[in-house]
Amino acid sequence: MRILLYVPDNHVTRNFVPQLWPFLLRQRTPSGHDVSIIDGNVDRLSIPELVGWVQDHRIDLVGMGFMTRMARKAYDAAIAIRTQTGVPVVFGGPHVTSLPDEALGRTGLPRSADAVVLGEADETWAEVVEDAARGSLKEVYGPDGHGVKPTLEGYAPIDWESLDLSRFDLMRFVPDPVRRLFRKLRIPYDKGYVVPVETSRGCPYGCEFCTVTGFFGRKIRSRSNDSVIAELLALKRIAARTRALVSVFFIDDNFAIQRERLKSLLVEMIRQDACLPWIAQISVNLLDDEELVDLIARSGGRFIFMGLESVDHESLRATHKGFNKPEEYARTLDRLSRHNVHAVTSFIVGLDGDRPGGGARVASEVATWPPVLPVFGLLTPYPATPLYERLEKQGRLLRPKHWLDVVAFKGTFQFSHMSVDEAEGEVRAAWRECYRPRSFARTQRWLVANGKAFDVQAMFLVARLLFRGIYFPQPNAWSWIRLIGANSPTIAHLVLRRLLRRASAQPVVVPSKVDPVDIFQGREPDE
Ligand code: B12
Ligand code: SF4
Repeated sequence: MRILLYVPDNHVTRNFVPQLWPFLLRQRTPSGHDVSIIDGNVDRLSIPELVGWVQDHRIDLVGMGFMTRMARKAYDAAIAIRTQTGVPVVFGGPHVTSLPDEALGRTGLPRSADAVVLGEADETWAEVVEDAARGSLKEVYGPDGHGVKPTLEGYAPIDWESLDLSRFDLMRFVPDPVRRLFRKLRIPYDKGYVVPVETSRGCPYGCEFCTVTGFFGRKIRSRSNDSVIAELLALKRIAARTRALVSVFFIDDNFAIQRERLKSLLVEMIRQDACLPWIAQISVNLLDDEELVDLIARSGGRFIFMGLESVDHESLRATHKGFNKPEEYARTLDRLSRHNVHAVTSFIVGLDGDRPGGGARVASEVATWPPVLPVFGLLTPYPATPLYERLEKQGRLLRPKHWLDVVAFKGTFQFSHMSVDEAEGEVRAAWRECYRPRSFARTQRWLVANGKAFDVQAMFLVARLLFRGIYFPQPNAWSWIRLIGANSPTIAHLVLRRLLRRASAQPVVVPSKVDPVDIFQGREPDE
C-alpha cells in the first residue's frame, strides 16, 4: 500500500519543528508499504490540493494525527478525501482519543474517519496497516477504549539520517542579505533544524487544564540511555555532513520528572560526546538542583520551556499547580542564567484566581527577572481534561465545541472574575508589555551587563522578534520593517558591538566544521 501520514495545519501559527508521530509510525509500518509524510504546518495545502496529492500519488490509506485545535481542518480534509477519492482515513492522537464518536459520525457531525486509534499507537499501528491492506479496517483500535500504554524499553531510534529534512530547514527563511551578514559575523551554518526527540512519556502532576496525565498516564516510561544516545549521535552526523545547526527538542512532558534518570542520561551524553544544543520542557520546581542545572548546561541545554502559568498562588492552586512557587521563580531563573541556560516561560490568563490587571502584573514581575522569553495564552478547556469536566458541570462553557471554530486567543468559557473581553484584553496587555521596544532594550542591556556572549544576545533578539511576530502577526514585509525599525537602536547596538569587537580582533579563518554546540556555548570564537 501507499500510505500518507498527514499533519493538519492549525490555520493560525506555523511551526517548523517536525511533529514526531508520523516519523515514529513510519518506522513502525510493516515492510512492503510506502510511507509519505506531509506536515501541513510546513506545507500548508488547501483541501483540494491535498485531495489532488492523494489522487496523483495513488495513495491507499491516509493517517491523520492532530491536536484539538486542528480537528476542524482534519475533519474537513478527511471528508473530502473519503468522498472524492474513496481512500480510507484513519485518525489518531490526543483529540480523537478524547472524542472518538465525533470522528465516527455518532454525535451529529458527518463521519470523517473510517477508523480511530485510541491512545498511543506504537503497538497498534502495524495491525491497522495490515487490516487496511486486507480491506477490513475496524472502527476503533485500542483496548476497552482506553488505548495502549507501550513500554519504551525497546524504542528504536528514529532513523533521521535516511529522511529528507529539507522541508524543515529554518535557514531557508533567512533572506540573502541576512545570510551574508551571518557570514560576516562568522555564523558558520548553511542549514538549521530543530528535531524532536522523546526520551520518556507520562507526567504524574495532573494539572487541571492538561491532557497529558490522562493520555500518557501518571507512570513514567522511558527509553534506555543507549537508544537516546544513538539517536543524538546520528543527528550530530547530519549536522557535520550538512553544515547544519541541529538543535534537539526533547519533547518529553516533563524531562526532569525522574531527576536521577535525567542526570544519568546527561552524563552519558557528555561522556559519549553526543551533545547538541537542546530545548526541553521542565517544571520549575524540578530545577532547584545545582547539579542538574550544571549537567543541563554542559550537555547542550540552552532553553527550558516551563509552565509558570501564573505569579499568583490562588490561581496556581485553582489549577492544581500549587507546586509552582512564584517567590522561587526569580532564584531558579537566576540559577539557569548563571549557567547560560535560558527560559521560555509560559503563562495562562483566565485561571480561576485571575482578575483584571493581571496581564500588566505578570509583565512587571517578568521585568524583574533575568531575561526570559515569555509567552501568554488564554486558558482553553480541552476535552477529557478535569478542567473541561468541571466547567461543563458548572455550566460555564460558552462554546463547548470550540474546536469546530477555532479563533486564536478567543475566550471559550465564562471566567470567574473577568468578562471574556477583559480576559482577552489581559492576554493582549501581557504580550504588549513584555514585547515593547523598551523591553527588548532592557533585555539587551541586561545581557551585556552580565557578560553574555554575542550569540546569546543575538539568540534573544531573534527569538523575541519571532515570538512577538507569533502573537502580533506581521502580515507583510512592511510590518516587519516597522517592527525592526521600532527596535533598531537595540539591533544596531548588537551588530555594532559585534563588528567593533571583530575589527579589534585578529583575522580568524572560518572553520569548515564546527561543533554545533559552540555557537551557544556562551563564549565567542574570537575570545
Ligand atoms: C512537542 C509539543 C508541542 C510543540 C509542537 C512541535 C512539534 N513538532 O511537535 C509545540 C511547542 C510547538 C506545541 C505547541 C502547542 N501545543 Co503541544 N505538545 C507537544 C508535546 C509535548 C509532545 C508532542 C509529541 O510529539 N508527543 C510524542 C508523540 C509520540 O505522541 P503523540 O503525538 O501523541 O503521538 C502518539 C499518539 O497520539 C498516536 N498518534 C498520534 N497521531 C496519530 C495519527 C495516527 C494516524 C495514528 C494511528 C496514531 C497517532 O500515536 C503516537 C505514538 O504513540 C505534547 C504532549 C505530549 N506528550 O504528547 C503537547 C500537546 C500535543 N500540545 C498541546 C497543546 C494544547 C499545544 C498548543 C495548542 C499550546 C498553546 N496553547 O499554544 C500549541 C499548538 C501548536 C500548534 N502548532 O497548533 C496539547 C494538545 C491537547 C489537545 N487535546 O489538543 C498536548 C497534548 C499537551 C497538553 N498540555 O495537553 N506543542
Ligand atoms: S506538569 Fe506539565 S505535563 Fe505535567 S500535568 Fe502539568 S502541565 Fe501537564
